[in-house]
Amino acid sequence: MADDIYPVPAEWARDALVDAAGHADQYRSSLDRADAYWLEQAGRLDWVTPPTRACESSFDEADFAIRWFGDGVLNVSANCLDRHLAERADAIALIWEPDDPAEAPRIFTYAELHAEVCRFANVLKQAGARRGDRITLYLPMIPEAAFAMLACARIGAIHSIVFGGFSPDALAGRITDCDSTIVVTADEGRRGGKRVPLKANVDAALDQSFSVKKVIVLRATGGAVPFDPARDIWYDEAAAKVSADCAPEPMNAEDPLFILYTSGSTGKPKGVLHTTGGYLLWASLTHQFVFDYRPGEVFWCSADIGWVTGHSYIVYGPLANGATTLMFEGVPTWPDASRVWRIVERHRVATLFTAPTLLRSLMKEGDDAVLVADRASLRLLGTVGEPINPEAWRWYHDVVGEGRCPIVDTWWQTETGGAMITPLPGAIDLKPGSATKPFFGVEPQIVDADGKILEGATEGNLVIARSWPGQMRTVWGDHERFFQTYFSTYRGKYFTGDGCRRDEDGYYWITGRVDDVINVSGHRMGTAEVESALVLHPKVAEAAVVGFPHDIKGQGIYAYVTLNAGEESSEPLRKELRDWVRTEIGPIATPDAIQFAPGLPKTRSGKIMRRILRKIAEGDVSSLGDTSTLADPSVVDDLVANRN
Ligand code: 6R9
Repeated sequence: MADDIYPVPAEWARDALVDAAGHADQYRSSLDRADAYWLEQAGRLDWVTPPTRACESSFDEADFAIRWFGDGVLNVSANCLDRHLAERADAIALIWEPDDPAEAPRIFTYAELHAEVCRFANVLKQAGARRGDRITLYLPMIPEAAFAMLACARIGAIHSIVFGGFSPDALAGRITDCDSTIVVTADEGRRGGKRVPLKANVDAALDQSFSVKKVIVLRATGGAVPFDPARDIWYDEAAAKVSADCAPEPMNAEDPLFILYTSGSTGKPKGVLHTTGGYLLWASLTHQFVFDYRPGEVFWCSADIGWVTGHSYIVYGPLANGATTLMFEGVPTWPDASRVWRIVERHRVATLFTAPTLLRSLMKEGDDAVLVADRASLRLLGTVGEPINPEAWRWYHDVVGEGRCPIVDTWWQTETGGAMITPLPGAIDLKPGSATKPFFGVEPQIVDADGKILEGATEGNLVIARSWPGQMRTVWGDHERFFQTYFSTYRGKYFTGDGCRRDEDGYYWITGRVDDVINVSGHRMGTAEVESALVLHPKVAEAAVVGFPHDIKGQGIYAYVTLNAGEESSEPLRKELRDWVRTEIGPIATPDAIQFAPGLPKTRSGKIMRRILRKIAEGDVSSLGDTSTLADPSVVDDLVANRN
């Protein structure tokens, strides 16, 4: 069957920043004369000392390094704020839409945002923060979260944002891993009319992590929270005493900007490190061209700032480009299923960038929930986080976008800093479900299990063959793990962990993770993390976790649990284990299904055969493949008979 193709609309071909010919030209130039091309692109940033060198990366073990613009000096917050003041001081930088739609939005011009960030930076300094220190941010989606990020960047401190939905244990692990000395949090968060006990979670986390000297607490709800005057600082009281002037610290392009923990296939979450120059260039360049951004337009990325999408497309990319960025505190289905579209109407949103899981959950509410809101301001739609099923794509295109708005399906990762395979709306015809073509400077390849490069229309594992400026630089504290995780599977190439198909038109179709990472509602979850949480429970002997297809979430979490001898399986225990994982990691890790299993299918060498567990979880029990190599093939019959 021929693919469904949505050609570039005529007005986009005519008016977009980049058309098809421009795309082809720039793409070629970005690969053929890479260093010159990237030094030119670097000119879009404001440098204290402009770089004279571009790429100095090598993916080979002998001289392994990821390095860009190594002699350049700049400050990220100056690029996001100060340099816009001459011409755009009164332009709107940030629009904040509160959880409760009855409350007024808060709006900040570039001049106001600049003052807020400088003040925040001075509060951090007064709390003892110095250049290079790690500062953990555990915050709700309030403007102060953006102030805090930019304030860290301003003084050269490294922020590590921990998603507000993570548990105290998960938070503690992330604080300890990078030895944060300061935590910034709020009394409570608000989501869908409910309160999230952020400060209480921080207190619990700090019972087990001892590097933290000061906790800065924002008053977000005014709720009563425990307060330790020796350690805790109310932000508003401290901010009233400091000035709104703070000179930006000149940073080397390769100085760290932030750490962001993400799940991998093994072990504990990795601290992905991004640095100053290359990351900002990538966030800014992709934001402008992927979204065809025009000054004055309202850009809304609906991600949480606790994920990389929020870092790059709520804060750094848009603000580097002098854009108006919208931040939403609440949940998209509260108070009702029209909330997202009401926000589009209220703030005249031009670009909406969201996740397929949200679209699927809103789609099932029916079209009327969309149609009640005026969406004439929308010009462009975007998705990220997981493959989008063509049905959701068409609904987004036809119903949400009234058939007018192109959709940019952007494939990328925490590790890549920004979009990597993505349409440019004026240049590339769309195929629902395909992330289409590589962005400038990105050289994707599809390889087989042995690393052989597959040409033409094919399917295999996705690797990137050369360095790009937004690439992560290391795993915090474990450079060896960085090399092993990403560069040892296929020598000389960055391995993404994703499977991918390329069609006869050279379009890329991401088929999902090929490692033990599952993608639940666009959030990455390592099966090993959920397993470790389960086996911490005193009644659990062993656990194996796999993903299975889920209508709304994309993938759900299916856990096989073997209890200790003498323990009885029961419904209350099933619930207890679900709650246990929620408490250990956070709600996003809650298993959708738990199957009690007297035994797990293992090879004679003791390796769990996940392939079989996946098939059973998917309900595909007719093709379990060869089970003869199992130590005890009869366990499979029991698993099949007792599927959830
Ligand atoms: C930005 C972000 C990365 C993983 C990635 C892939 C999946 C992201 C996608 C997509 C298909 C897309 N993914 N975007 N799959 N189409 N447009 O999501 O980062 O949280 O690190 O997740 O998400 O599997 O490897 P992160």
